[in-house]
This record gives sequence, C-alpha cells and structure tokens, in this order.
Amino acid sequence: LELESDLRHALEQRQFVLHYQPQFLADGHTLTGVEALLRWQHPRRGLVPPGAFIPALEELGLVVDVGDWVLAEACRQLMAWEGEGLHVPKVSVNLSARQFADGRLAQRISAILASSGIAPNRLELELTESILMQDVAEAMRILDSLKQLGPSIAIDDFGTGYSSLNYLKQFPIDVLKIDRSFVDGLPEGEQDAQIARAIIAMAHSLRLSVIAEGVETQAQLDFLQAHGCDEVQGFLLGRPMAADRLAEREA
Ligand code: G
Ligand code: G
Ligand code: MN
Ligand code: NA
Repeated sequence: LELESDLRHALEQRQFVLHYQPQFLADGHTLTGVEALLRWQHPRRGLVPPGAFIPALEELGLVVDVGDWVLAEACRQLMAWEGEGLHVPKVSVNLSARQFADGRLAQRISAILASSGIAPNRLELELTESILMQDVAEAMRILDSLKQLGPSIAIDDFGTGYSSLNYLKQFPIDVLKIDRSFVDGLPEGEQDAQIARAIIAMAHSLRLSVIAEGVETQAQLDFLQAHGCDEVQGFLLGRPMAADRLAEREA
C-alpha cells in the first residue's frame, strides 16, 4: 500500500504532529491538563486522523518508535508552554497494546522523563481495559514498574471493555475515563444516566478520579457536575488543537 510506504518515512520526515485537547474540572473552567492526540501531516492527503494509520503502524512494527516520539514531544510541549507562561498541569498520552507489551517501556519512559525535565507526575498514561485484561499478571507487573516512575494511569474508554472489578481494585490506577458513548445520551437517556452515575460512584469508592469524555452540550456538563464527576473533556469545552492555538486560548 502506498500509505504504508509513506508511513515508514513519516517519522524521519517529521510529518507527525500532536494536537492537544484540554481537560477541565467539572466547573468547565479550571484547566487540569491536556490529552495528546497524534495526527499525520501527509504531504498530499493533509491531516490524517490516527484511526486511519495507527493499525498500520502496529503492523509495520513502527508503533513503539512513534510512541516514543509522542511521549517525548508531549513532555517537551509541556515545558515549552511553561516557558511561554502557560501552566498546563499534566499531559495525557495514549499507549497502544504493542507499546505496553514492549519489555523496555518503563526504561524508555524513564529516559524520556529525565531528558524532558518535567516532574514525572505531570505525565498520565492512558490504557484501555482490553490492553490490561489480555494478561492480567503481566499487566500488573508492568503497571507497577510504570507507577514507580511517577506517572498517573488512566483507563480510557471505560465501560466498553471487560474489566473485572476485582482487578480494577488491584491495579495501581488513578483515573477512569467514562467513554463518550455513555455521555452521548445524557441527561435524558435513563440508561446512560444510570451508567454514568454508577461509574462515578464506583470510581470514588475505589478512590479513583473520574473524567467524562465527549462532552458536547451544556446539559451533559451540568449533569456530570451535579453527579460529582471530577473532570470533563469534549467539543463543548475544546476540540483537539495545535499547541499554539491552545496557548492562545488558555493564555
Ligand atoms: O483524535 P481521534 O479522536 O481521531 O483519535 C482516535 C483514536 O486514536 C483514539 O482512540 C485515540 O486514543 C487514538 N490515539 C490518538 N493518539 C494516539 C497515540 O499517540 N497513540 C495511540 N496508541 N493511540 C492514539
Ligand atoms: O479513545 P480516545 O478517548 O483516546 O479518543 C479520543 C478521541 O475522541 C479524539 O480523537 C477526539 O477527537 C475525540 N473526541 C474528543 N472529544 C469529543 C467530543 O466531544 N465528541 C466526539 N464525537 N469526539 C470527541
Ligand atoms: Mn484517550
Ligand atoms: Na476514550
């Protein structure tokens, strides 16, 4: 495939960029962090979304190298904003299954944190339930090694996979991200409302923080705030955007 051969050169040709989506306290105003989202600036096709090329990166065995670049770039950007007078408390990075299973992930993250100079607790790592549930004992070991370095751990797309509460209790995780499919139906959808309330209650009883993704309307935000959701992220509050745009907006 033409796209695949292009993808092999994308890293060295500096065609990858990160966009950043802001995250806020449930008041919708206080910036708590950003999620880094990978895009491919293709010379002819324009900005390619990750769904269109991350599976290919996995197959080509490039996802670990690109993942390292994402981690380093996200940390670098946090420092760059700091230098411009914008304090973004943390940056959240999505990890793929391959990256998580790579035996040297903790070493790589440790090196990236050290050379970036950011406090390790300002990095958050997002993993899906399916990544963690593939091999629970191994996941536990990897999570422990990652946590020792200082980053927080978030479960992405929470509620769409099959994690058992028993493991959820044992994994050293910090944050549940309520999948946007449950936020969609709020506040009128009775089922979505019950699921959202249940996830918030469960997260808090496990002493986890909870963030809702895909918040698109004021009514959704109001519901989440009223029901004690800690943080929110979504088009209502800010789309994923280039780093300089975010600096302009939040300055
Ligand atoms: O930005 P967008 O909504 O199109 O992202 C689509 C999917 O791509 C999301 O599931 C997101 O988690 C994933 N994604 C975005 N950036 C990265 C990345 O840097 N690494 C990995 N592994 N996945 C990413
Ligand atoms: O799987 P993950 O949660 O990492 O996916 C993040 C993706 O969700 C990003 O590609 C981002 O563009 C998308 N996204 C973020 N906020 C919203 C939103 O409010 N509505 C919709 N439909 N998508 C969103
Ligand atoms: Mn995510
Ligand atoms: Na998600």
